[in-house]
Amino acid sequence: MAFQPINTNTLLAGDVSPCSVDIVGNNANPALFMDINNEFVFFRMRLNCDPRANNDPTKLDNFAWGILIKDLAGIPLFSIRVNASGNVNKVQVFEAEFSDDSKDAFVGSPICQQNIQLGTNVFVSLAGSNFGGDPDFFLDFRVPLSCFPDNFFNDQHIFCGFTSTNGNNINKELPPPYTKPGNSNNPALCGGAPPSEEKVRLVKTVTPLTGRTCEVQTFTVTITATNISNQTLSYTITDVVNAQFVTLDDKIRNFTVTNQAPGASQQFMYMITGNFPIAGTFSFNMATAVDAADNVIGFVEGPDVVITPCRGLIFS
Ligand SMILES: [Ca+2]
Ligand SMILES: [Ca+2]
Repeated sequence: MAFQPINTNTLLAGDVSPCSVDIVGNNANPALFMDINNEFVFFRMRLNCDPRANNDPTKLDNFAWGILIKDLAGIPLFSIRVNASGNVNKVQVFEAEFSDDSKDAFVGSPICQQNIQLGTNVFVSLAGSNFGGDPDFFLDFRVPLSCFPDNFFNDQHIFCGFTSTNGNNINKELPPPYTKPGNSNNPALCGGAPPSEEKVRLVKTVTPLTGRTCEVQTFTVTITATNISNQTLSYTITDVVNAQFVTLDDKIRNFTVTNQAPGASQQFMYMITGNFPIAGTFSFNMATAVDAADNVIGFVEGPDVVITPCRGLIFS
């Protein structure tokens, strides 16, 4: 798994209690992380102390922890809850419907839920940081992608951490828009999606790397695509030649890679004939690898070609 930070804001220790519902973090020790694979979305939350029950480390405290997912306009879409309060003890996904008079309330029924099983779908581990002067802990949890609409996580969203000491509403770490009299919400609990992950390393060569404005040449382009992820990948490489290049050939080429094993490489080559009519340094082409769900998983631009003017050489 490769957790990526989604919240590097400074989140204070001791602003809420007890410590096991106190989300903490800063830029060097991010408060929230996420990861995604073909089956699950994973979240990681940094807490001021151990969220497991004192008298039984195989269980969580009688509280709730979660992630509110909003669109870029700030409208809540879903909430994910690790709900160990009362007799619930489930990881739940709710559609985030809420009414004006109960903006902190959990409304409706879960659209998806699984029993909390520590070590299977919920994990607790030492975080290695010491906010508040004592060790912090990670609470990790995973939810099946099937709980969400198809390709939901391909779109940009805002992710907010929250916590509660009960399973009916959010009453501790409150991200906007959840608030109620006597409680303020905290926009710093929210963050964006992680940067898209490079899974395919693209390396490109162009021969030759020099030319003249008046000279029509044939350039040979090779693209080597290596699967640097730990899963088998299928994807399409789209290579686009610089807009300044004048040619009768196709300036956009597509190459398909199917079921490429981790660590495996594949090479593609093509030739294109034409010229750059103006002098200068140009990035010859730009290649992008895109998977079946339209995620960009690899990118490379260049190399540069240096084009010199023909003027003055006419007389040589
Ligand atoms: Ca806090
Ligand atoms: Ca701590």
